[in-house]
Amino acid sequence: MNIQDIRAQFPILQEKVHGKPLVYLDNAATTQKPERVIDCITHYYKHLNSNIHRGVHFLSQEATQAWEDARAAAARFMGAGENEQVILTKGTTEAINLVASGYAQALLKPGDRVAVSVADHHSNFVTWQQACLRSGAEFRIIPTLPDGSLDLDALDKELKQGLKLLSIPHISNVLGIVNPIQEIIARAHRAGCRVMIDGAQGVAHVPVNVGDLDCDFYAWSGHKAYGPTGIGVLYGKRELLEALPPYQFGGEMIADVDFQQTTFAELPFKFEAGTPPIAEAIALKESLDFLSEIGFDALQKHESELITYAFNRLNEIDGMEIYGGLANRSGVVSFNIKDVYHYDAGVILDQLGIAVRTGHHCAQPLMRHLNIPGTLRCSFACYNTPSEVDALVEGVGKACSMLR
Ligand code: 7TS
Repeated sequence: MNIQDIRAQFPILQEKVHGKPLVYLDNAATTQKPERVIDCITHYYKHLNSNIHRGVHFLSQEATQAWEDARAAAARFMGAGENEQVILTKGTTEAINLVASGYAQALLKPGDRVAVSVADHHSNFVTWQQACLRSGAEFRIIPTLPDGSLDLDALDKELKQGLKLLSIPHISNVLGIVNPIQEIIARAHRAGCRVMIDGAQGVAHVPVNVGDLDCDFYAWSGHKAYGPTGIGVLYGKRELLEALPPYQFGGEMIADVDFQQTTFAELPFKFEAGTPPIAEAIALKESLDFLSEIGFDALQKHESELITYAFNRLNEIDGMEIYGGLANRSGVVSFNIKDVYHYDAGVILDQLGIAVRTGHHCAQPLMRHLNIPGTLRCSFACYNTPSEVDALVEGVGKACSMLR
């Protein structure tokens, strides 16, 4: 993996911010896009633009084929057995809402129990909390340990008391700890509990094979994996997807509409009402090709060296507190510095051209659990370099001397 060759594929990395070279360390929010993904969108609108699944004409058929090729690419990328098990959504949030609203409507009863983790993004936490409120199910929260890992003893206790569904992140967007989801899924299944994985921070950093994992649902967003915004993926086991009612109604998702009744289309169309994000899906395939060409062996080696370097160098700073340990960490380092408010440091870093995130990272329950208002967070992608980590550490040092 030649890092300069990779960087050259990302036009935005040549940008300057406040007159300084951009150091982009906000990849957990969204990754930058390689030129081939940007070109793919332009190509679609110049040469292929048409609505799908409807037309007899050439362009519509070509666009439909490209859309279905994107679905097949997503299925291959995540090891889904059948293309029909892959629903194309707007993103992780929509995918979780699709499952949770279906559960609330049809599968959850008062007295059922659903658990999430305290380290969840609001997109998973709030969605299941609300599904429980709507259905009368009990909402349970699995805590994390000081090293950032999920408290598996607490999980076992919950499983013993009976859980209908567990929905947890593959990788926390704040702690960056990779949950041992294969083991967790096996334990949950032994206890008769279904498992949904929020893979928003997963797929661009670790290889995912939903067949090997045996998860019941897995959701992710294209824009965190070098693809466009507005497109995401929900994988589900066939029998569960069939048991869930449609999430939205409209065109594309019907089999037959009569005056009083409607029958719904087969999977996956039952969950894809209306004109979908066609250009985005086609460009998603391009981003998955980009990731596959790098390969997860090279990618993980590069990113784990970078994360280790960042973790150790940040730890050299006086008063540094990093949340979670180094073990099983991927993508993200969140931290605070004694007597420095995270937001103020973020503003100073921005002036230096360094993009990090500050605040609660849409994980207020975790902030409450840690008893902090927020953190600074740097997050990495394939194109980041050790010298960008050096720039960050130098910038944080500068912020400390200005603010303390
Ligand atoms: N789940 C996790 C673990 C996430 O990190 C995010 C977005 C989502 C779900 C929602 O994804 P979306 O594509 O549907 O918005 N995380 C972040 C973040 O950490 N900073 O900005 C967005």
